[in-house]
Amino acid sequence: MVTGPVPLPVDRTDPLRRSDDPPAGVDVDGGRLLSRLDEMAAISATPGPAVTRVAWSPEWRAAAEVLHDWGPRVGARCWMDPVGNVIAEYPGSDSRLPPLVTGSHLDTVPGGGHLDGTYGVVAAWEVLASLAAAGRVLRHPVRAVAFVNEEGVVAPPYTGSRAVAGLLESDELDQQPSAAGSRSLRALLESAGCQPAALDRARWTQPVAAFVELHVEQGPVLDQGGVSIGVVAAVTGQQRGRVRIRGQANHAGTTPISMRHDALVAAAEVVLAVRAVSGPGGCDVSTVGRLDVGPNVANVVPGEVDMTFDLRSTDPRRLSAALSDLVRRAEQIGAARRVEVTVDPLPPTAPVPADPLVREAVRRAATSHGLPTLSLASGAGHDCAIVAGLGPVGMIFVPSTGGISHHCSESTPPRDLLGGARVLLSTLVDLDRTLP
Ligand code: HGY
Ligand code: MN
Ligand code: MN
Repeated sequence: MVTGPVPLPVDRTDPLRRSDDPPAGVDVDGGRLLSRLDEMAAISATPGPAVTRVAWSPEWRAAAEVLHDWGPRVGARCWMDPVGNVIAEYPGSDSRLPPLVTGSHLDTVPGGGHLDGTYGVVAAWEVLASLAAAGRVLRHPVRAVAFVNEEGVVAPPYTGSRAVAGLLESDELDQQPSAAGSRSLRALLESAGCQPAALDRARWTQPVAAFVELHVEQGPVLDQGGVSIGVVAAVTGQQRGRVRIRGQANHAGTTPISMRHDALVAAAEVVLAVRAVSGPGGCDVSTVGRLDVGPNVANVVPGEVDMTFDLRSTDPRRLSAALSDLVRRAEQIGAARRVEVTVDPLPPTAPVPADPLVREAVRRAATSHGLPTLSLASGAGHDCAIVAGLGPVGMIFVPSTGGISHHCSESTPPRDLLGGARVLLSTLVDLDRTLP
């Protein structure tokens, strides 16, 4: 189990750094990083400061085109893969070596912040631009990636990273994700200019040397601790899914209470049951984020309710115990309220520990910039957990002001945004030297 935040002593003597060697010998361009973050923040279906850039939407496509334009300017080959991931690759001096990879996701939740995902993508392209500007070629190729549909707003999450990891089955493309209207996922991808028929080409068939994702913490730990850099110890496991409740719509005035099969009354108890499965012995956190009522009319007893559930834990046993507990509670509620309650879990994403080699490189990099670090678990899910089968993974966090995220007031001080990008660049340079 990951312990709570443990402030690490700031050791300013970086064992890998000669005294005359500035960290990494190459630096990010802070002005370019911040202006590109502003450029991306403006590509949204909603007015600022909220950012709405749902996967495969016109706004997502526009942002992908901007990334594609930034790619060649840094001497990197840049392309969009069949499902919509944007990838840029900067050559290394030893073509036999697998790439060092960094990146995050370009899509957002509706009305979200301008940093969740986007910060790690812009910083990844900044790494390539900084290496190119310094004429610096590492031994490993350096690959930047902007994954698509990490958030899972219009279809089950992590589509892009699952495609890359070979975990996206083609039959999923023919399903009609609830939020995508009547279109299949395949049709949605085609409408966004992707080629779902070539899904197999999205898979990375070679391992990666390491994958390092830079991301805002989205929680309060670093901000409250006054610490600039989070060294992520593990990414939480997730169990998402839907609950369908089917009762009987009826007249709100003439139907006696004793004769009702009220789907919304049952749903209210299911929402509380979702809350009840987190806590001691259960999962870490649990949420119902979406609830649709039918027919959703004031004078009709609700006949049907669809809702989502989202359970999280860094302990896979507690995650599955919480799901079993929820199913049991839902069945009891269905029987008592005389409605049909169906719990449809999505495949779980397992908790993933960060690789010790990557964690140590992040610590050394932060120390070389004189930045204190804190070790913590990620309560948010991330693409790096999905691609962990391709090679060693790790994450770098920077503070989220007030711990706010998935909200238009998401923010991080520019000083910390620059610090995170510098530590990312130095981490990759360190791994280029230290990976076996
Ligand atoms: O939901 C999550 O944890 C991530 O922000 N997609
Ligand atoms: Mn998110
Ligand atoms: Mn994210």
